Amino acid sequence: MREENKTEIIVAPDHRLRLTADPVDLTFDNVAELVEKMFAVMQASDGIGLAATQVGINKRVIIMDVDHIGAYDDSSSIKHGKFVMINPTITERSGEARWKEGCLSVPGFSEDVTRSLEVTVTFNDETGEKRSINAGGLLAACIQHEIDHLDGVLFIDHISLLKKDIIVKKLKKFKKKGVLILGSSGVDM
Ligand code: QAP
Ligand code: CO
Repeated sequence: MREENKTEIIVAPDHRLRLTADPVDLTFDNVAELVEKMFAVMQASDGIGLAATQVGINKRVIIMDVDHIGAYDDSSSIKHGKFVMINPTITERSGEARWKEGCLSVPGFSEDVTRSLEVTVTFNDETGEKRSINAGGLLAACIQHEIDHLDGVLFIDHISLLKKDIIVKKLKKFKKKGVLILGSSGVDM
């Protein structure tokens, strides 16, 4: 096993999860390899969304694989739930919805979080093409959660301080004991 090529998910608390990610320069940066690694690590851990921040890459790239989506763009309705979003920005939001959220960087915990019900997000897809979609449902929550990661924000920042403290303390204890909560400990590539 070549450790230097191991892609692992960073678990909170960790200062790397608090960084603001840099925009991807599409004329210079090739993110294909990063995206491939991110999908592998997300699928190995049964996740539905992942930000590059969570694998220690400080670039504005998020991926999602959401089953129950409500999404459409200008040309046609979207049938799949797999998205790669480079430099995503939310341009419109409406309504409110509460979702029980989890996070691969906060393994073993989930809490209700209030998000916008629907969002319009503009991004570059994996081919570099500029796109804009309207999303609702779980996909909308996931997009907001993943963009938060790019700004150093975790879902536990949106819950009560008391609950957050308890979760962070438990995560610290698990880390000290070396307890692995997730089934996966990264993927070799
Ligand atoms: C973000 O989260 C999300 O604790 C994606 O033991 C989740 O993929 C946004 C996971 C829900 C909106 C709603 C967490 C897997 C995966 C765990 C995830 C775990 C195993 C979390
Ligand atoms: Co997360």
